[in-house]
Amino acid sequence: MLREINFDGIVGPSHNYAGLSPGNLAATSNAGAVAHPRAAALQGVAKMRANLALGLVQGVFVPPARPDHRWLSSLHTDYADADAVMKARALSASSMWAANAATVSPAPDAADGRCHLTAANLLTMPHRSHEWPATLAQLRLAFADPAFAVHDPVPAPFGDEGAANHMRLAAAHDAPGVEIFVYGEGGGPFPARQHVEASRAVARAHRLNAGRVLYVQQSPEAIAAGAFHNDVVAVANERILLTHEQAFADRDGFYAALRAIMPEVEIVEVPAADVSLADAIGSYLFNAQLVTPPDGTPTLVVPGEARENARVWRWLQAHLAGNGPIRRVELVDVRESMANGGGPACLRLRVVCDPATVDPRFLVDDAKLDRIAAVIDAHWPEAIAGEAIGDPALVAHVERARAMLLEAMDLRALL
Ligand code: SUG
Repeated sequence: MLREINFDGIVGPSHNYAGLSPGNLAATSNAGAVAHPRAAALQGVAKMRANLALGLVQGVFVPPARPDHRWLSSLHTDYADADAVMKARALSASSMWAANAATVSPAPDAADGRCHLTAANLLTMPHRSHEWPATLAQLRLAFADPAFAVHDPVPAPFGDEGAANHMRLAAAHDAPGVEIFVYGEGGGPFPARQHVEASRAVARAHRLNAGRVLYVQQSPEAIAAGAFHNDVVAVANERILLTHEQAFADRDGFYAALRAIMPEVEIVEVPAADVSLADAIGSYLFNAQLVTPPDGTPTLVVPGEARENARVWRWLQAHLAGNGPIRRVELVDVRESMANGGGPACLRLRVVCDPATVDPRFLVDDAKLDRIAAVIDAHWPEAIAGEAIGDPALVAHVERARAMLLEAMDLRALL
């Protein structure tokens, strides 16, 4: 039976605030702050437990080797010799944002009846451009079953940031969907990270029905306001699209095209007059997990920051009180990730498949999360300050911590 599984990136032991992502306002404004990898990873585990408590199927991805010595060596340097920015880029824990690991098209959407995954190349940001080899290795292990087709990333120069710029609407998870690829063109001072040529290549690789695919331009105002991925201003699940009024360049054209393919779609648009782009980006209202627990109640899992913004909280309460399509709101604390611009939705990659076809080492229940939390408690650094990034003792600590996790999860193959 096909189920939606959320695969969360376990926050790596090198989690830090180096301000490496221009256009990601949270990350750049927290540059140099002290990060707390242990607390960050435990917040991630608590979020996964909350998903399990809702009755959802939960998976994990493990952090890649950091610093990435292979990448540095391909640049003919090493950690000791690299300058401060290159050290931070090599040490980044950014793979925690699993929504950027890959784009996923479930089997009902693909002509060959397989679930397709394309690893994202993330080439716009140097610190993320070297994530994909480890991601691809992990995807090939987790989804080795013939039910899946795992593809190499789209080649340069076409930037691809994965599921963060992809939405799927369907009558139910196991029904054929409409796949929406959101790309950027302009963004004021900030880069548009998703190129339409990359999205088109992914759709071809996934053997999608061209009549059920839409390519939609993200509004340049949204990018300029700090929406560096579409999932900061819109989220979709089954029949519901929750979106900010200013998320798309041609809102009316997009809605009309979507309704023509899927008349039953429920578009919940949040007006800018109620919640400005700045409020949306500061609170991460849209970077929520919109999920369907087994009782069928459409549920929005938002970060605690959404309650702290009075206008956002008022909109949510009014939606619930007005019997809107979203029937329940749950809060999670992912503050450490939020400070780098990653909310609940960034931390997870959704895969609709039969859980029995996934390598069980990547699926978790509460008991396995207890074991993962014990490793984090014992081995993750408590704090990383900006000046510690070059410290060889920190490097040794981070490398040992990851090795302990892979050992505990029987994933030495990824060492
Ligand atoms: O790519 N932050 C990530 C946040 C990604 C959020 N993902 C989604 N929206 N799906 C990024 O900008 C900050 C790292 C640093 O500055 O050290 C960072 O990479």
